[in-house]
Amino acid sequence: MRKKTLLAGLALLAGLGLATTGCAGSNGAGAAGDGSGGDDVITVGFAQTGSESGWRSANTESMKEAFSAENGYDLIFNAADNDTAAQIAAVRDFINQGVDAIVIAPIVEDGWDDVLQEAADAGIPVILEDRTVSASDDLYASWVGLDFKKEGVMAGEWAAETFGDTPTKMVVLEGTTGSAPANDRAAGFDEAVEGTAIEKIDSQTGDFTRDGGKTVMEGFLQKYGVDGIDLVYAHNDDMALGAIEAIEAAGAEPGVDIQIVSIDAVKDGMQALVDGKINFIVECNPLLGELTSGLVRDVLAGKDVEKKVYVEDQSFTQEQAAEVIDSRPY
Ligand code: GYE
Repeated sequence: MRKKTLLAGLALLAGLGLATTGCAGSNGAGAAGDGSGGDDVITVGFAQTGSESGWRSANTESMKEAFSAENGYDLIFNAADNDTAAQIAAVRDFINQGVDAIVIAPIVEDGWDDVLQEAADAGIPVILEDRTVSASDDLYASWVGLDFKKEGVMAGEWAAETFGDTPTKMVVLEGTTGSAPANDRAAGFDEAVEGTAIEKIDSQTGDFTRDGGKTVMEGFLQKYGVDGIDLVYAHNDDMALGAIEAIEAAGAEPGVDIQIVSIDAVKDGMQALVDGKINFIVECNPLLGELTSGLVRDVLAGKDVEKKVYVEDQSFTQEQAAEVIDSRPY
Protein backbone atom coordinates (compact mmCIF):
# COMPACT_ATOMS: atom_id res chain seq x y z
CA MET A 1 0.00 0.00 0.00
CA ARG A 2 0.89 3.61 -0.04
CA LYS A 3 2.93 3.45 -3.20
CA LYS A 4 2.40 6.19 -5.66
CA THR A 5 2.22 5.37 -9.30
CA LEU A 6 2.62 7.48 -12.36
CA LEU A 7 -0.26 6.10 -14.33
CA ALA A 8 -3.48 7.35 -15.76
CA GLY A 9 -4.08 11.02 -16.50
CA LEU A 10 -5.12 10.06 -19.97
CA ALA A 11 -8.19 8.25 -18.77
CA LEU A 12 -9.23 11.26 -16.77
CA LEU A 13 -8.72 13.63 -19.66
CA ALA A 14 -10.78 11.46 -21.94
CA GLY A 15 -13.42 11.20 -19.25
CA LEU A 16 -13.48 14.93 -18.75
CA GLY A 17 -14.03 15.42 -22.45
CA LEU A 18 -17.16 13.36 -22.22
CA ALA A 19 -18.20 15.10 -19.09
CA THR A 20 -18.04 18.57 -20.49
CA THR A 21 -19.18 17.98 -24.02
CA GLY A 22 -22.04 16.00 -23.38
CA CYS A 23 -24.77 13.90 -22.73
CA ALA A 24 -25.73 12.30 -25.98
CA GLY A 25 -26.10 8.60 -25.50
CA SER A 26 -25.03 8.72 -21.88
CA ASN A 27 -22.95 5.63 -22.21
CA GLY A 28 -21.16 6.42 -19.03
CA ALA A 29 -19.40 9.43 -17.74
CA GLY A 30 -15.90 8.19 -18.21
CA ALA A 31 -13.41 6.77 -20.58
CA ALA A 32 -13.11 3.11 -21.32
CA GLY A 33 -10.32 1.40 -19.47
CA ASP A 34 -8.13 3.18 -17.06
CA GLY A 35 -4.73 2.53 -18.45
CA SER A 36 -3.65 0.46 -15.53
CA GLY A 37 -0.66 -1.65 -16.21
CA GLY A 38 1.68 -0.93 -13.34
CA ASP A 39 2.56 -3.59 -10.80
CA ASP A 40 1.57 -1.57 -7.78
CA VAL A 41 -1.84 -2.38 -6.47
CA ILE A 42 -3.64 0.72 -5.24
CA THR A 43 -5.72 0.16 -2.12
CA VAL A 44 -8.83 2.31 -2.09
CA GLY A 45 -11.46 2.52 0.63
CA PHE A 46 -14.84 3.52 -0.76
CA ALA A 47 -17.52 4.71 1.70
CA GLN A 48 -20.81 4.41 -0.19
CA THR A 49 -24.07 5.85 1.20
CA GLY A 50 -25.97 2.56 1.16
CA SER A 51 -28.29 0.98 -1.36
CA GLU A 52 -31.32 3.23 -1.24
CA SER A 53 -32.16 3.51 -4.93
CA GLY A 54 -31.73 2.32 -8.49
CA TRP A 55 -29.33 5.22 -8.99
CA ARG A 56 -27.21 3.97 -6.11
CA SER A 57 -27.06 0.41 -7.50
CA ALA A 58 -25.85 1.74 -10.86
CA ASN A 59 -23.31 3.97 -9.12
CA THR A 60 -21.95 1.12 -6.98
CA GLU A 61 -21.64 -1.10 -10.03
CA SER A 62 -19.80 1.60 -11.96
CA MET A 63 -17.39 2.16 -9.06
CA LYS A 64 -16.71 -1.56 -8.58
CA GLU A 65 -16.03 -1.95 -12.28
CA ALA A 66 -13.59 0.96 -12.35
CA PHE A 67 -11.81 0.00 -9.12
CA SER A 68 -11.44 -3.65 -10.13
CA ALA A 69 -8.46 -5.91 -9.46
CA GLU A 70 -7.99 -6.05 -13.23
CA ASN A 71 -7.48 -2.31 -13.26
CA GLY A 72 -4.91 -2.55 -10.48
CA TYR A 73 -7.00 -1.84 -7.39
CA ASP A 74 -7.73 -3.48 -4.11
CA LEU A 75 -11.14 -1.99 -3.32
CA ILE A 76 -12.42 -2.01 0.25
CA PHE A 77 -16.12 -1.33 -0.18
CA ASN A 78 -18.40 -0.15 2.60
CA ALA A 79 -22.11 0.68 2.27
CA ALA A 80 -23.38 2.55 5.34
CA ASP A 81 -27.11 1.90 4.91
CA ASN A 82 -27.77 5.65 5.05
CA ASP A 83 -26.34 5.85 8.59
CA THR A 84 -24.07 8.90 8.81
CA ALA A 85 -22.24 7.77 11.96
CA ALA A 86 -21.53 4.37 10.39
CA GLN A 87 -20.20 6.07 7.27
CA ILE A 88 -17.79 8.23 9.28
CA ALA A 89 -16.69 5.14 11.23
CA ALA A 90 -15.98 3.36 7.93
CA VAL A 91 -13.76 6.24 6.82
CA ARG A 92 -11.89 6.09 10.16
CA ASP A 93 -11.37 2.38 9.54
CA PHE A 94 -9.86 3.11 6.14
CA ILE A 95 -7.47 5.61 7.76
CA ASN A 96 -6.44 3.03 10.37
CA GLN A 97 -5.85 0.46 7.67
CA GLY A 98 -3.51 2.88 5.88
CA VAL A 99 -5.21 2.71 2.50
CA ASP A 100 -3.67 4.66 -0.40
CA ALA A 101 -6.77 6.76 -1.06
CA ILE A 102 -10.28 7.19 0.27
CA VAL A 103 -13.37 7.80 -1.84
CA ILE A 104 -16.56 8.99 -0.16
CA ALA A 105 -20.13 9.47 -1.38
CA PRO A 106 -21.16 11.52 1.68
CA ILE A 107 -24.71 10.79 2.89
CA VAL A 108 -25.12 14.31 4.30
CA GLU A 109 -23.22 17.57 3.77
CA ASP A 110 -22.36 18.43 7.36
CA GLY A 111 -20.16 16.74 9.95
CA TRP A 112 -17.13 15.84 7.86
CA ASP A 113 -14.51 18.29 9.15
CA ASP A 114 -12.93 16.08 11.83
CA VAL A 115 -12.56 12.86 9.90
CA LEU A 116 -11.37 14.66 6.76
CA GLN A 117 -8.75 16.39 8.89
CA GLU A 118 -7.71 12.99 10.29
CA ALA A 119 -7.26 11.66 6.75
CA ALA A 120 -5.23 14.74 5.83
CA ASP A 121 -3.06 14.31 8.94
CA ALA A 122 -2.45 10.68 7.94
CA GLY A 123 -1.46 11.83 4.45
CA ILE A 124 -4.29 9.93 2.77
CA PRO A 125 -5.96 11.80 -0.09
CA VAL A 126 -9.76 11.91 -0.16
CA ILE A 127 -11.79 12.10 -3.36
CA LEU A 128 -15.51 12.78 -3.07
CA GLU A 129 -17.89 11.36 -5.62
CA ASP A 130 -21.59 12.13 -6.12
CA ARG A 131 -22.61 14.18 -3.06
CA THR A 132 -20.81 17.23 -1.69
CA VAL A 133 -19.84 18.32 1.83
CA SER A 134 -19.94 21.66 3.62
CA ALA A 135 -16.37 21.22 4.97
CA SER A 136 -13.55 23.34 3.54
CA ASP A 137 -12.37 22.12 0.14
CA ASP A 138 -8.81 22.16 1.49
CA LEU A 139 -9.75 18.92 3.25
CA TYR A 140 -10.26 16.89 0.07
CA ALA A 141 -8.41 16.59 -3.21
CA SER A 142 -11.35 16.65 -5.61
CA TRP A 143 -15.06 16.04 -6.09
CA VAL A 144 -16.78 14.54 -9.12
CA GLY A 145 -20.53 14.50 -9.64
CA LEU A 146 -23.61 16.24 -10.91
CA ASP A 147 -24.96 19.76 -10.58
CA PHE A 148 -27.93 19.08 -8.29
CA LYS A 149 -29.08 22.70 -8.24
CA LYS A 150 -29.23 22.75 -12.02
CA GLU A 151 -31.22 19.50 -11.95
CA GLY A 152 -33.74 21.18 -9.65
CA VAL A 153 -33.88 24.21 -11.94
CA MET A 154 -34.51 21.98 -14.99
CA ALA A 155 -37.35 20.17 -13.19
CA GLY A 156 -38.77 23.50 -12.03
CA GLU A 157 -38.58 25.04 -15.49
CA TRP A 158 -40.61 22.16 -16.87
CA ALA A 159 -43.21 22.68 -14.13
CA ALA A 160 -43.29 26.43 -14.74
CA GLU A 161 -43.79 25.91 -18.49
CA THR A 162 -46.38 23.17 -18.03
CA PHE A 163 -48.52 24.83 -15.36
CA GLY A 164 -47.68 28.49 -15.93
CA ASP A 165 -50.49 30.63 -14.59
CA THR A 166 -52.81 27.73 -13.75
CA PRO A 167 -53.25 27.46 -9.98
CA THR A 168 -51.42 24.22 -9.10
CA LYS A 169 -51.19 22.40 -5.78
CA MET A 170 -47.80 20.67 -5.48
CA VAL A 171 -46.40 18.22 -2.95
CA VAL A 172 -42.69 17.44 -2.70
CA LEU A 173 -41.01 14.12 -1.88
CA GLU A 174 -37.64 15.21 -0.56
CA GLY A 175 -34.44 13.18 -0.58
CA THR A 176 -32.49 12.37 2.57
CA THR A 177 -32.59 15.33 4.94
CA GLY A 178 -29.26 17.18 4.98
CA SER A 179 -27.98 15.55 1.78
CA ALA A 180 -26.58 17.76 -0.95
CA PRO A 181 -29.03 16.56 -3.64
CA ALA A 182 -32.06 17.12 -1.37
CA ASN A 183 -30.89 20.61 -0.43
CA ASP A 184 -29.87 21.69 -3.92
CA ARG A 185 -32.74 20.10 -5.84
CA ALA A 186 -35.20 21.88 -3.53
CA ALA A 187 -33.44 25.22 -3.93
CA GLY A 188 -33.13 24.95 -7.73
CA PHE A 189 -36.77 24.01 -8.22
CA ASP A 190 -38.07 26.73 -5.89
CA GLU A 191 -36.03 29.31 -7.77
CA ALA A 192 -37.39 28.19 -11.14
CA VAL A 193 -41.08 28.25 -10.13
CA GLU A 194 -40.93 31.52 -8.23
CA GLY A 195 -43.68 33.86 -9.37
CA THR A 196 -45.76 31.09 -10.99
CA ALA A 197 -49.14 29.83 -9.76
CA ILE A 198 -47.54 26.65 -8.40
CA GLU A 199 -48.13 26.42 -4.67
CA LYS A 200 -46.10 24.01 -2.53
CA ILE A 201 -48.74 22.69 -0.13
CA ASP A 202 -46.52 20.10 1.57
CA SER A 203 -42.99 18.71 1.52
CA GLN A 204 -41.57 15.71 3.39
CA THR A 205 -38.61 13.40 3.17
CA GLY A 206 -39.02 9.95 1.63
CA ASP A 207 -35.29 9.27 2.09
CA PHE A 208 -34.72 8.59 -1.63
CA THR A 209 -36.41 5.16 -1.30
CA ARG A 210 -39.41 3.67 -3.04
CA ASP A 211 -41.04 2.69 0.25
CA GLY A 212 -40.39 6.16 1.65
CA GLY A 213 -41.99 7.82 -1.38
CA LYS A 214 -45.00 5.54 -1.16
CA THR A 215 -45.57 6.11 2.56
CA VAL A 216 -45.20 9.88 2.35
CA MET A 217 -47.50 10.04 -0.70
CA GLU A 218 -50.13 7.92 1.08
CA GLY A 219 -50.06 10.49 3.88
CA PHE A 220 -50.44 13.38 1.42
CA LEU A 221 -53.36 11.66 -0.31
CA GLN A 222 -55.08 11.06 2.98
CA LYS A 223 -54.61 14.67 4.00
CA TYR A 224 -55.43 16.47 0.74
CA GLY A 225 -57.34 13.86 -1.30
CA VAL A 226 -56.69 13.01 -4.94
CA ASP A 227 -58.41 16.21 -6.04
CA GLY A 228 -56.33 18.34 -3.72
CA ILE A 229 -53.01 17.51 -5.41
CA ASP A 230 -52.09 18.41 -9.01
CA LEU A 231 -48.34 17.84 -9.09
CA VAL A 232 -45.69 15.73 -7.33
CA TYR A 233 -42.05 16.81 -7.41
CA ALA A 234 -39.94 13.80 -6.37
CA HIS A 235 -36.23 14.35 -5.72
CA ASN A 236 -35.56 10.94 -7.29
CA ASP A 237 -37.23 8.33 -9.49
CA ASP A 238 -37.55 5.72 -6.75
CA MET A 239 -39.74 8.00 -4.63
CA ALA A 240 -41.78 8.85 -7.76
CA LEU A 241 -42.29 5.11 -8.32
CA GLY A 242 -43.48 4.74 -4.73
CA ALA A 243 -45.84 7.69 -5.24
CA ILE A 244 -47.25 6.03 -8.36
CA GLU A 245 -48.22 2.98 -6.28
CA ALA A 246 -49.90 5.21 -3.69
CA ILE A 247 -51.81 7.20 -6.34
CA GLU A 248 -53.00 4.03 -8.09
CA ALA A 249 -54.07 2.52 -4.77
CA ALA A 250 -56.13 5.68 -4.16
CA GLY A 251 -57.96 5.01 -7.42
CA ALA A 252 -56.37 7.81 -9.45
CA GLU A 253 -54.22 7.83 -12.57
CA PRO A 254 -50.61 8.93 -12.06
CA GLY A 255 -49.36 11.18 -14.86
CA VAL A 256 -52.93 12.25 -15.67
CA ASP A 257 -54.92 13.07 -12.52
CA ILE A 258 -51.73 13.93 -10.69
CA GLN A 259 -48.66 14.83 -12.73
CA ILE A 260 -45.18 13.77 -11.61
CA VAL A 261 -41.73 15.23 -12.25
CA SER A 262 -38.63 13.48 -10.90
CA ILE A 263 -34.85 13.24 -11.15
CA ASP A 264 -32.41 10.39 -12.04
CA ALA A 265 -33.64 8.76 -15.29
CA VAL A 266 -32.90 5.21 -14.11
CA LYS A 267 -34.46 2.30 -16.03
CA ASP A 268 -37.64 1.92 -13.94
CA GLY A 269 -38.19 5.66 -13.88
CA MET A 270 -37.77 5.90 -17.65
CA GLN A 271 -40.20 3.01 -18.12
CA ALA A 272 -42.81 4.80 -16.01
CA LEU A 273 -42.20 7.92 -18.12
CA VAL A 274 -42.74 5.93 -21.33
CA ASP A 275 -45.88 4.42 -19.77
CA GLY A 276 -47.25 7.91 -19.10
CA LYS A 277 -47.16 7.59 -15.32
CA ILE A 278 -44.38 10.14 -14.88
CA ASN A 279 -44.50 13.34 -16.95
CA PHE A 280 -40.89 14.57 -17.01
CA ILE A 281 -37.52 13.34 -15.76
CA VAL A 282 -34.23 15.16 -15.33
CA GLU A 283 -31.22 12.89 -15.67
CA CYS A 284 -28.57 12.33 -13.00
CA ASN A 285 -25.76 10.20 -14.40
CA PRO A 286 -24.59 7.57 -11.87
CA LEU A 287 -21.71 6.23 -13.99
CA LEU A 288 -18.93 8.04 -12.17
CA GLY A 289 -16.50 5.14 -11.68
CA GLU A 290 -13.99 5.87 -14.44
CA LEU A 291 -13.80 9.57 -13.67
CA THR A 292 -13.31 8.84 -9.97
CA SER A 293 -10.58 6.26 -10.53
CA GLY A 294 -8.84 8.65 -12.94
CA LEU A 295 -8.85 11.30 -10.24
CA VAL A 296 -7.50 8.86 -7.65
CA ARG A 297 -4.61 7.92 -9.92
CA ASP A 298 -3.80 11.50 -10.79
CA VAL A 299 -3.87 12.62 -7.17
CA LEU A 300 -1.61 9.73 -6.15
CA ALA A 301 0.72 10.63 -9.00
CA GLY A 302 0.99 14.14 -7.59
CA LYS A 303 -0.74 15.76 -10.55
CA ASP A 304 -2.88 18.85 -10.28
CA VAL A 305 -6.56 18.02 -10.52
CA GLU A 306 -9.69 20.13 -10.72
CA LYS A 307 -11.36 20.69 -7.35
CA LYS A 308 -14.76 20.11 -8.94
CA VAL A 309 -15.51 17.92 -11.93
CA TYR A 310 -19.08 18.28 -13.19
CA VAL A 311 -20.80 15.70 -15.38
CA GLU A 312 -23.56 16.99 -17.69
CA ASP A 313 -27.20 15.95 -17.33
CA GLN A 314 -30.05 15.98 -19.83
CA SER A 315 -33.81 15.72 -19.44
CA PHE A 316 -36.61 13.66 -20.98
CA THR A 317 -40.23 14.14 -21.95
CA GLN A 318 -42.40 11.04 -22.40
CA GLU A 319 -41.76 11.08 -26.17
CA GLN A 320 -38.00 11.50 -25.78
CA ALA A 321 -37.90 8.69 -23.22
CA ALA A 322 -39.62 6.31 -25.65
CA GLU A 323 -36.91 7.04 -28.22
CA VAL A 324 -33.92 6.39 -25.95
CA ILE A 325 -35.11 3.86 -23.40
CA ASP A 326 -33.68 0.80 -25.14
CA SER A 327 -30.21 2.30 -25.45
CA ARG A 328 -29.87 3.48 -21.86
CA PRO A 329 -27.05 1.74 -19.95
CA TYR A 330 -28.70 2.00 -16.53
O1 GYE B 1 -30.46 11.02 -7.12
C1 GYE B 1 -30.76 9.23 -5.58
C2 GYE B 1 -29.77 8.56 -4.72
O2 GYE B 1 -26.84 11.36 -4.52
C3 GYE B 1 -27.39 11.94 -6.73
O3 GYE B 1 -28.90 9.59 -4.32
C4 GYE B 1 -27.51 10.94 -5.65
C5 GYE B 1 -28.93 10.62 -5.27
C6 GYE B 1 -29.81 10.06 -6.38
O4 GYE B 1 -30.27 7.80 -3.74
O5 GYE B 1 -31.52 8.35 -6.32
